[in-house]
Amino acid sequence: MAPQRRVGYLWDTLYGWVDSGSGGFTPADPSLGLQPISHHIAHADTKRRFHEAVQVSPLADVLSPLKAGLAQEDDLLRVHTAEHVEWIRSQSENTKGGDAGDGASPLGRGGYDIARRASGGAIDAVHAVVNGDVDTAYALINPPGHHAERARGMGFCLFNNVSVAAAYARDVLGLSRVAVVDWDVHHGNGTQDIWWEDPSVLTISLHQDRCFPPESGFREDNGAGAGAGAALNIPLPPGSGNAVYERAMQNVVIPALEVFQPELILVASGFDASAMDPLARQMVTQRGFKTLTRLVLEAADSLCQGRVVFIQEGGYSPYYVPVCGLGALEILTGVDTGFGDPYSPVLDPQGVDDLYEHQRIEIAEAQKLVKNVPRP
Ligand code: 3YP
Ligand code: ZN
Repeated sequence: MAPQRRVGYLWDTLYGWVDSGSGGFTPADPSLGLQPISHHIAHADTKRRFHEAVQVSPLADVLSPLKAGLAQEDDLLRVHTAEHVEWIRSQSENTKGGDAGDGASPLGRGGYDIARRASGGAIDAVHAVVNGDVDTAYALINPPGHHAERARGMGFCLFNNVSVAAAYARDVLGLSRVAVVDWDVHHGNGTQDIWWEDPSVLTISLHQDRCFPPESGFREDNGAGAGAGAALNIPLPPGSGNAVYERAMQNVVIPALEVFQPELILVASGFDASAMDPLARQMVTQRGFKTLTRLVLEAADSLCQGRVVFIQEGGYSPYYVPVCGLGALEILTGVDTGFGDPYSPVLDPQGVDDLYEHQRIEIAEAQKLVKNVPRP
């Protein structure tokens, strides 16, 4: 039997206290009467429940807990403008908080520090893996980050946690090539923006075509200048499930990683490509997320001594995010929780493993871009 991997796991109580506000996706005027129907769709309870599921599972005995520090201003300034950092800091001082930039990214009072704790968690997980304290790590952080661009927050994202961690790996830990595999169902536009002209970070985004942001993530967008070829977009048609994502991984993502030869892989790990998610129309199940996790882990084993760090992004089904999250952690640890996928009787008959010609075509088109990925 292969020696067990040491798997770091990171959560902070404050991640479960992110104030997603009372607005957003509900009428602004409470007199319309729809406001109290439920939580904001990005309510932190979904991620807190994932964390609690981990704690009551056998995983709690084998994971190595990691502690999240605060990202410092210079950590943020590696990838964000001073104006953006100052905007978040000042919004966070308002009695009722504010918004990160697009009117759909609420933060509560004190949200600056929680966002810095999320970026700090990503940094600390990367530090632990590169330093060899653990072999791999899952940073269950909140709020998410992949939509946040250099100069503005958007799509529930304040700071681009994955990019803050990639910049730390490069500038502080001295790595020269970091790859980001973003399987959140939405486009990782912020990560792409930040590294657009930089060949040291390969950004790969698998996403539902034109889901969010609607006008980004096209296959033709590949970076510019020195970074030409180092941004890869794999837009997938709505209805894509396990087999589609697995094929995209096998035919595009892994070959791209093989060309790029990263020293570290960061997974922007959203669970919103799931068949249960309210913010997208894909059909990945726990089984699919387990396969994706296994594939990226195998790639990391063969390319970079298993150095891969999972950093939480989206996922909005309070029912299914914990199930998918446990699945990913089962693969990382090699430990079966015994919990299984209680939703598979409902989901499996729906064609979650189907693969259609129009989906094959999209993957084949994306595959053509692998040859343009920069080599070391
Ligand atoms: C942000 C506003 C509409 C869709 C929503 C997407 C958030 C997300 O999970 N991004 O990865
Ligand atoms: Zn998302």
